[in-house]
Amino acid sequence: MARNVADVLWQMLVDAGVKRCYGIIGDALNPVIDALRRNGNIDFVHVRNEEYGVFAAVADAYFTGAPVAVCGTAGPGVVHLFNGLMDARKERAPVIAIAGDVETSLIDTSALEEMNPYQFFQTASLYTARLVNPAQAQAVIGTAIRTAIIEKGPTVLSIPGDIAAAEAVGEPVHTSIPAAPVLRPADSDLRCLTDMINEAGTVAIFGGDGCRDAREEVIELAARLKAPVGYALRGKQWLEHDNPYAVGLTGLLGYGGAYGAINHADLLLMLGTDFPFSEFLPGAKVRKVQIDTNPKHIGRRTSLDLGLVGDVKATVNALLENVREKTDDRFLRKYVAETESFDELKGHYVDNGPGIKPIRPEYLAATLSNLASDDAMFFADTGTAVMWLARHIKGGKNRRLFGSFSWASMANAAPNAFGAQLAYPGRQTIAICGDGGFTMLGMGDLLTQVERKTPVVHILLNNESLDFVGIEQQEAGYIPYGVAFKNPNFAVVAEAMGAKGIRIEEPDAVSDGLTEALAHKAGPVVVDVVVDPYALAMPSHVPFHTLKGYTLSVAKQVLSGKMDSLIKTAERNIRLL
Ligand SMILES: Cc1ncc(C[n+]2csc(CCOP(=O)(O)OP(=O)(O)O)c2C)c(N)n1
Ligand SMILES: [Mg+2]
Repeated sequence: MARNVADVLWQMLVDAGVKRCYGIIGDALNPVIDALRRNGNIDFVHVRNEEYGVFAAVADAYFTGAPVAVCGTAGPGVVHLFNGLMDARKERAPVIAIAGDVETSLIDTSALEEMNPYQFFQTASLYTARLVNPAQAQAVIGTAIRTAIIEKGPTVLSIPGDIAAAEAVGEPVHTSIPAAPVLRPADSDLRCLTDMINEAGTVAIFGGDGCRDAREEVIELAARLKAPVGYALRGKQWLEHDNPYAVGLTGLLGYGGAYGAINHADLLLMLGTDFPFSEFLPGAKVRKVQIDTNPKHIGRRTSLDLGLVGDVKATVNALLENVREKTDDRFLRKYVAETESFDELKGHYVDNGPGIKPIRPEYLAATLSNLASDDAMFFADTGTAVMWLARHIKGGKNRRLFGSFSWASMANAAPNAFGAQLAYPGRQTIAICGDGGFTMLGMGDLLTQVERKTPVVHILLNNESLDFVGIEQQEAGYIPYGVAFKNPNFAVVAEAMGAKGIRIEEPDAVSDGLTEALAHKAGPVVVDVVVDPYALAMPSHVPFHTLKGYTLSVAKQVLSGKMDSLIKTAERNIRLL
């Protein structure tokens, strides 16, 4: 049989390091999937919902750095890819979408399942190509691959069935993939930054995901400058563990001394972060410098005194050659001490957890963190799960923490963990799921995991509500509405689907239940934990206006990272939380 365009596609993707393609087939994709079958080097991961496949691919691609393919057939299958591709764009994962397309003879005729891929994918995709002629293949497939890898994000190849099946044009070519280039600011800018640092009395560092490959350099800079290191959620896993300069997280989920350090330094160095909540960043009283590989990130969240385009590792290395050591460490010690005292406070519900029913999620998360292995990969659904991940799951050299941190879609954790498990077979992968999130996407594809026997541990926060939104509603002064729902016993559901199911209702069963789940290696586990919603439960005799005002202020504190004062209040007021 002659090589067709679909053969070229898979050969080039395999050449570029693609090992898996997640998705669902359909008529437009039939020649594409047939070529995948013949190629034999790609694991086709049939999922029950294309969106699940993309969230799996995002975690797979983000952690391995290798491109991962996803596919959906023309029209509705393609549309199901979209939310996950937005996530890939925001979390910066090289995902290549193979979008089925109608026959070329039907393009622009409003045929069944027809849609315009350029318009549709415009917001998500870094590069979209529609193959209408076999002679395009090597150029556009190569561009999609290189863009996804080098620019770190999703690209789309829309392939009409007739073109996929058409005979390939030209000789096979090797797909050349350059390694990530080193990007360093100009010497003049580096001199300027060195002067600013040398002149500043106190310096604070605020890091994001761009510090992923620069942990050692950032810590060395902090040591040299006696600078507290705060981070955005996406920077936590790279900068928090084993770092004597770490002062916690800022933002809605914040804790520790980060907010204070960032807002009271003479000079703030923002490293590899596009942290979107400007209100947590200081105004003009603090001089601010931002360093990022992406020029679009520079200065868009806060005004800057200096913005440099460069990767954090190369830039900090260059700085280390010239910045002078600072000797006064009082500023650093103040915020490290603040962080330590917050850590003690944070232990409140953990320490008291065994005696509190319904189960406190803080206790659940902290116990999970203690029991999990040193190289566990944790994934959290958008919702309260992210709060518990941020505050109670301890990072480590080989631990990984991930979620839909920048796109903030629900239902990401179970598929993320599934993708990570396929990329790192046998490694402990844990999905902390909301009950809303799990029933939105995770539950149907539990069947996929059962078939693949992937030992993903799903921890379900069974609070019978869209709790995070309930908190938001109260914070905004609304009465919670549209947030409550009823759940089945998920452990029974899981068993019926062929997975292992564990139900935990009693606080003293948390540790044993989690231990049993983590030890299960034969396939997926669902641990259905009946937890206290982050309810702002009030004594019934409190008059409504007091109650409204109180819940409002409590919710505000939850969302503004003021957990410490909140816990103090709760300690004084029996058990309001
Ligand atoms: C796809 C999607 N729909 C809606 C939202 C808005 N939203 C954010 S968190 C959340 C609640 C999540 O509920 P659940 O999964 O049960 O987690 P919980 O907060 O209860 O722990 C909602 C509705 C979203 N982020 N993504
Ligand atoms: Mg919930």
